Amino acid sequence: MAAITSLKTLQNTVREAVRKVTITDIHTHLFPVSHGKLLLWGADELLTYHYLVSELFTVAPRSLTHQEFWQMPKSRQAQLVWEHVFLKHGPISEAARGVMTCFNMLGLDIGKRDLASIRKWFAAQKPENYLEKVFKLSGLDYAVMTNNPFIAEEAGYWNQELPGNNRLKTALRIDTLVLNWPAAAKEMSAQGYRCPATLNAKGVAVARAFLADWIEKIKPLYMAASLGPDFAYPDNSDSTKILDQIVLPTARDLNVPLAMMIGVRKAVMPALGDGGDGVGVADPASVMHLCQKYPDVKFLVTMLSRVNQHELCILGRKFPNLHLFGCWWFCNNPSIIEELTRMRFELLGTAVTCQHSDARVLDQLIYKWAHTRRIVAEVLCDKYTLAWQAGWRPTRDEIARDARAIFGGSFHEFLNK
Ligand code: FIX
Ligand code: ZN
Repeated sequence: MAAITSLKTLQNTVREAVRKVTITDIHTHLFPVSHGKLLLWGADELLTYHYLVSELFTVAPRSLTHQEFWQMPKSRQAQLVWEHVFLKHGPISEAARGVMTCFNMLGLDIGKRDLASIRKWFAAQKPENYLEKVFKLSGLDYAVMTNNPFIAEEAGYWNQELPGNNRLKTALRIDTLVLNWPAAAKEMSAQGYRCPATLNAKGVAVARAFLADWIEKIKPLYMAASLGPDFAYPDNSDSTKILDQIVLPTARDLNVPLAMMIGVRKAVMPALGDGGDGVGVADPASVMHLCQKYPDVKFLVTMLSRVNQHELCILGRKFPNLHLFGCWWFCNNPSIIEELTRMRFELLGTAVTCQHSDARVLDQLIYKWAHTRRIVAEVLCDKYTLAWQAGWRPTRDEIARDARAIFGGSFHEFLNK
């Protein structure tokens, strides 16, 4: 392939490399088709994504109560979102734009605003084929799921050893263990582990056996926990004991990284369900203490508050056992993705996983990645332009290498180092 001889060619090469790069999506809430209704997909699921339900209640008449909404069939809920968020108000939010991008990239004419014919198209899709279509359209090799052994329904599917899908890999979700010992002990006991309600030596041993068994069963790429803005390590809470005595020895002994997603203020508005969570400024020093104390454990970290991002980036420069990922949730908007990606490239180079989708609905992979590619391409283009202007002359392979690094390559390097 011809060498890059001009800035214009360089910029086009960078944009094309990001447009074409195969992406690894390291955090989603997707499930295999074999797990039945746990896998959400299609027009009505897209329209009732909890981001859009929250937006519905910011514009709907006060006469629409949350209770009444949740008692409606999904199609009626979707109709209300369509009517209030898309038709009666400009669909300019990122979540609304995302639905339009999905329909558009699937070849559906969103301009006609004909929800009935869009629904008809989805009804004709076969789940397995459609899943493959979405992964191809999104340009992913695979996506990592959120697999929670403390939710009986999910555990039940795994215990049936149903067929998986090589497009989906596992992550063991352990919020309940880290944050709510009594509930974790109860579920472990329900699964036959006879776990004491108090966090004592026996409970520690049982919980370690539980984690080891689930790691053996589902082979997770990492364990993960979503933690609040008040998460502190170390402190005199049970969470510190559970991390020190159960989770981190397991992570070290079985070489399974721990992903921490820090800063969610749970149930700020419970009536919104999954959409009811908010954000709070957390303390990145907890990440620092964990990386210092456990140099032989790998930590994947993302934080929810925009306020925390710079301090976290600096920690990412200090610890070889820390890898930052994603513009999580309320940071997954073009303005913040751009700001955060610029800061990360300037402070971490390509040693970062610039995004994850957090997709809860299969089709969302399409828009979440199309939108991110567009923003990250321009940021990477700017950074390579500056390198060119400083006299650097990258090859096409090097640019392809770096595009892959920020979309999953660095994640794999981190897992394997
Ligand atoms: O804890 C998490 O995995 C969060 O991503 C979710 O709880 C959240 O609802 C979400 O889907 C954000 O995008
Ligand atoms: Zn998530």
